[in-house]
Amino acid sequence: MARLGSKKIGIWGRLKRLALTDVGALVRGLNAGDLEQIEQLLIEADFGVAATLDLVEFLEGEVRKGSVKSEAQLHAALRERLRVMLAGPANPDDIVRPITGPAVVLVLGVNGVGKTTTVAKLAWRLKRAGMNVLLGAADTWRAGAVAQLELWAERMAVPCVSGKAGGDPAAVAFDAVEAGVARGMDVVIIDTAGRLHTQDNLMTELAKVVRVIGRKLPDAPHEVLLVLDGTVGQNAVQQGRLFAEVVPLTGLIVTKLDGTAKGGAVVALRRELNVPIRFLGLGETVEDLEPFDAGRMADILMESGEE
Ligand SMILES: Nc1nc2c(ncn2[C@@H]2O[C@H](COP(=O)(O)OP(=O)(O)OP(=O)(O)O)[C@@H](O)[C@H]2O)c(=O)[nH]1
Ligand SMILES: [Mg+2]
Repeated sequence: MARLGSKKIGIWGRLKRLALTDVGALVRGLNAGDLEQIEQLLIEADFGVAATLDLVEFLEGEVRKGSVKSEAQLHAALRERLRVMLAGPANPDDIVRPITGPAVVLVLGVNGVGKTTTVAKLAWRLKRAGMNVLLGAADTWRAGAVAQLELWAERMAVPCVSGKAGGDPAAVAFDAVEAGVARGMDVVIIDTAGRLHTQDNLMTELAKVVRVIGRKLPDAPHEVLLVLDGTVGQNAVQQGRLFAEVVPLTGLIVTKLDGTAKGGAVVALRRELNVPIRFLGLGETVEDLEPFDAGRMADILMESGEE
């Protein structure tokens, strides 16, 4: 299983190479050149402008106050700052479930971010926790999409309700929820077609899927999870904003964090969107999903980053 932090995502090594931890520099204070280089490093690692400025200002302040006198103190101070920045609203470990009936989880996002894989990962996780899970293959748009999810379903021995290619995704979602209720399922997870946040018709279709699910089961969907590719930086932030305008999101899942040096996107997303990060995607198998934890993420970002 790919592990978060096993690659080069950490920024500490790169920060250190900027001579930041030179004790002299810490005592003298950081000069404009140091700060600019640090700023640049954070921007390059996809922290985004707001989080970058926050971190640089924090560093500057700590050094000016003289509260940081050693490498270890600097590491601890930055780690704590990142943890606080990453900590969010209540962040349930797993899927929110209603008192009766199945929890309905709708998974959305732009093309190729990892939605279908994430549906399989979530199903596997919940199944292993002892829940009965049913999948809904509501990507009737892309050729092969239904077969892709059905293959995952078969491998995991999880039932799957599928639509016809070119059919109405809202109808598939409706059927999946209905089957979930009839069969006494604990969770119904619905995969949707990739869509760009700029495609008005497809975004309207998404709003319809949400409405139709609600008609079948009041309060559903209980979870609307937006999948974002963690390697696309500020684009992911923009996608999050625009999807959230169309459907209320209950969480974000950030994928492809295995094998990227740009883990700052997680901080940018947390900072710039008011939606909790719920899970991280760390590879291509069903095992590669991890609940998001601010402290752990801060630790990983503060790893040296050398492979
Ligand atoms: N390395 C890595 N690859 C991933 C991760 N999640 C998904 N992928 C890969 O990304 C590619 C696209 O994944 P899908 O799950 O098909 O993405 P999708 O969003 O459903 O794509 P569309 O339905 O075409 O919009 C596949 O090759 C996956 O194996 C991840 O966390 N890490
Ligand atoms: Mg898909």
